[in-house]
Amino acid sequence: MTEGLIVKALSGFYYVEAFEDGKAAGNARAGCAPTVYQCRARGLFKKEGATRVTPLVGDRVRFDVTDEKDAEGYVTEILPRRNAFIRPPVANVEVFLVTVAAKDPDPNPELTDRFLVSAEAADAEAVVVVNKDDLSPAAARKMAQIYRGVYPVAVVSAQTREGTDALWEMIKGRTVAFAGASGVGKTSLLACWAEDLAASMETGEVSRKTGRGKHTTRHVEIFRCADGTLLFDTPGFSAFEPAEAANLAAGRMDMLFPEFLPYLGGCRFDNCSHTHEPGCAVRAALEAGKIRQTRYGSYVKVLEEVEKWQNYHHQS
Ligand SMILES: Nc1nc2c(ncn2[C@@H]2O[C@H](COP(=O)(O)OP(=O)(O)O)[C@@H](O)[C@H]2O)c(=O)[nH]1
Ligand SMILES: [Mg+2]
Ligand SMILES: [Zn+2]
Repeated sequence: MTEGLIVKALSGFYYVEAFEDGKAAGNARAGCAPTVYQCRARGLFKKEGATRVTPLVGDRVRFDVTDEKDAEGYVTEILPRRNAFIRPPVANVEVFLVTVAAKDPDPNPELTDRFLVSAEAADAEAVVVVNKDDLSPAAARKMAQIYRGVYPVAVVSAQTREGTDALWEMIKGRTVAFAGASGVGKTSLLACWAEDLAASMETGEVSRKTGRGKHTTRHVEIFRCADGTLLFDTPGFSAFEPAEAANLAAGRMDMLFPEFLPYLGGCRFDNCSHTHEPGCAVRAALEAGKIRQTRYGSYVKVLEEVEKWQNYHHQS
C-alpha cells in the first residue's frame, strides 16, 4: 500500500505520483522524474451519502501497485479532502489566483467577486492578480485599489515578468489554481513558473510516460514547480454557482465578504441582510467608506441570485 497524489485523470485512468516521506517525490527542476503509476480505481467509490465520490486530480490517495516494472496499480482510498470542485474536477485547492487583466480584456470586478465568493465558500485562500500591467498601469492600479486591504493583491505582467517573483513568494509551496476569464493571461503566468509546461508549449513534445505536452488544457493536470509548489492547469474555473456557494456557506453570503466580518455582530437585527434594515452596521461601514461600493454591489447581486434560486426550489 502506497500513498500518492493524482496528477492527471484521463479515460478512466488516474496517474498517481508516489509520495516519499509524506511528500510528493521527485523534482521537475532537478530533472529527476518521480514515478507516476497508471491506476484504475477499484469499484469502491460508489456512494457516500447521496453523492458519488470519485477520485479527482489533486486527491491524495492510497493505491496498490500491481506491476512495479510498468508502474501500474489500483487506487483504493481517497484521503480526506480540503475541498472539491465540479468544474473543473479538482480537489484540494489551497490558493486561488483570481486573475484579471488591466486591459484586453477590461477588468470585470463583478466576475472577480464571484470567483472570490467561490474561493471563500470552498475554504480556499485567494490572491487577486492583476496581469498585463504593461498595457495600462492606471487601469491596473484602479483594479488593485478595490481589493487592497481585503485580499493580497499582486500587480504583474506575464510579458515583462514584472511582479511575478513577488507573486511566486506568495504561492510557493502551496497547491494553487487559477480562476479568471479567458484571455487574462492565466496560462502565460503559469508558464513563468512551470518550466516543463513552458517547454511542452514550445516544442509540442509529449512525454511517453505521462502523456504530458501538446498544451490544449482539455484535461486537468497538476504541474510541479520548485519548492513543492503544485499548479493546477485547468480549462478555467466556471464562475460562481450561487446554489453551490450558498450551500457551502449555509446561506450566510455576508460571511463570504471578509471585509464585512468586523461589522456582522453590530447590526440591530440578527438576521440582517444588510440591504434595507434599519441599524445596519454593514451599510454604516459602507457609508463611512470602510467597505467599497463595488464590493457591496457584488454582495447585493450575489444575495439576490441566491434568494431567487431558493424561492424557485421551495416552490417546486
Ligand atoms: N501585453 C501583455 N499580454 C499578455 C500578458 N499576459 C498574457 N498576455 C497575452 O494575452 C493573451 C491571452 O493569454 P493566455 O495566457 O492565453 O490567457 P488565458 O486564457 O487566461 O490562459 C495571449 O496573447 C498572451 O500573449 C501580459 O502580461 N502583457
Ligand atoms: Mg489558458
Ligand atoms: Zn446589516
